[in-house]
Amino acid sequence: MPPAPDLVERLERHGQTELLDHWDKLDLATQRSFEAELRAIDFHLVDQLKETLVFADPAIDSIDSVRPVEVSRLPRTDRERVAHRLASEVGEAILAEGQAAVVMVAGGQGTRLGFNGPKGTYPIGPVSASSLFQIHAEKVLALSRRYGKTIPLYVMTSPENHAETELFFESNNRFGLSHLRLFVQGRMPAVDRETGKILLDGPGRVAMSPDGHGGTLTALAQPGVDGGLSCLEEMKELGVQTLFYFQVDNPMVRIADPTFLGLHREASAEVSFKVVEKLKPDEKVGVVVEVDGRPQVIEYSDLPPALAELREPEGSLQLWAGSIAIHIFERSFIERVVQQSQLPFHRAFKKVPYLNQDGQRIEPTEPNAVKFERFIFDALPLAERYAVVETDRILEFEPLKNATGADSPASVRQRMSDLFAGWLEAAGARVVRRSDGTVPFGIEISPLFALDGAELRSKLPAGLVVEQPLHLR
Ligand code: UD2
Repeated sequence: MPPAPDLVERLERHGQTELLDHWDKLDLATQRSFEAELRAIDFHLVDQLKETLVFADPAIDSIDSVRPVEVSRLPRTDRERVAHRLASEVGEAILAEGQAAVVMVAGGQGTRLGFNGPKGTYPIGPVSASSLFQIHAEKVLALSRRYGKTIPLYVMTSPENHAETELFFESNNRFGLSHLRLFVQGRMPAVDRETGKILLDGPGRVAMSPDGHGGTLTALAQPGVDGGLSCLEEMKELGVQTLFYFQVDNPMVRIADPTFLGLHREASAEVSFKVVEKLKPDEKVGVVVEVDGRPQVIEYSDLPPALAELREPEGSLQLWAGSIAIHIFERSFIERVVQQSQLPFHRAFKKVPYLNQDGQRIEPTEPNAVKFERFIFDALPLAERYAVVETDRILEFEPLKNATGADSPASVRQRMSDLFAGWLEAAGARVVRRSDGTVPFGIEISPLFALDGAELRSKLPAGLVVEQPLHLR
């Protein structure tokens, strides 16, 4: 079957006819699926991105206009501690009234970790080897029990890992959650970095990749299966006003932290960000800053070293507010953003295998392609009111990114064990530690046993001594 004339005409208009080079060799079923794939591509958008991100370099903000952003710091005085306690009560009321939902993004490809499967299925528990998904799901379940209200969990997958993620949750009985919904993010084609031509991954298959976690906002607004309610519409029906957002790779995240929710609500914010003090100028986290008086995140790869290294007279980093990808969004804000504006795309140069004109599959040794991604933090400048809240990285940030070294399974398990040791000690137990303060064995406390140190205290027998691996559940 020849390709449909309107499709050919469209590809000609956008200079992408090479996509049809191998059409005649495809069987009918593949021709059909390929045609559907091509029709789903927004070629106008690809044209724009070629002009702005492939054939040109993106504009960089002038260094002079970048300033530190105002942050609600960790409480240091009694007065500040009281204010945080009051904020926590506001947040608890939000949870008890069923006004909050949780959104976890898990659509990434996890290339750096080199793990064959959705990252959320990675067995990270220091003793039980429980998966990232289990740890997050149990936190949501424990919160729902604590506040007596179902807290819905929405998990964003990508077309590449959706089926496997769904199967994982189903085969684990959804970890007991009563309201779990998976939703799929969009995709973007990769293009050749010299010519801007869309690459083929194989015969009848475009080289597509997830459109970045900025795709969350649009994906939340997409109709459900068979035209059912979108996630946003469903949230509205459930009375959800506020969405707590985080990334699957950080098992230490305090999901729906009441103090964070409360500070967000007290500021009447549309968007809130949690930040940590950056450890060094080149740490791989975006920084929250003000540019011309508006809040914005500059990704680590875009932050000029001259800015990253600016210091205060006493030596601390001037642009210290590292974004750890823990956010709160008002539902009404997302509804407005998806209707009125689109988040910008960023480019990434990658090695993308492709089919050449002779039909051979080439495995490039150098980055040959540009991938386009949206970043969720680009929603921040669109907010009319926002809050940036500091947290202690020791208590809630250790992401799983790499196979070895920093942010690896070993470092994440160590930090989880150290955190739980601290809870145990605060609850009266004695825990054996190394001379550098770390714990020499795994400790794990299931969120269903205790969600935090305070809850643990009420459950721990007196005089407990921990000198070997411990798993409380
Ligand atoms: C991200 C942030 C960085 C910092 C850091 C904290 C970006 C661009 N940078 O860096 O500033 O906050 O996290 O850990 O976000 N994901 C999807 N779909 C996609 C792409 C990613 O769901 O299309 C998810 C992915 O599953 C993961 C998360 O987003 O949970 C982060 O993605 P990443 O590992 O590529 O981001 P990273 O570490 O460069």
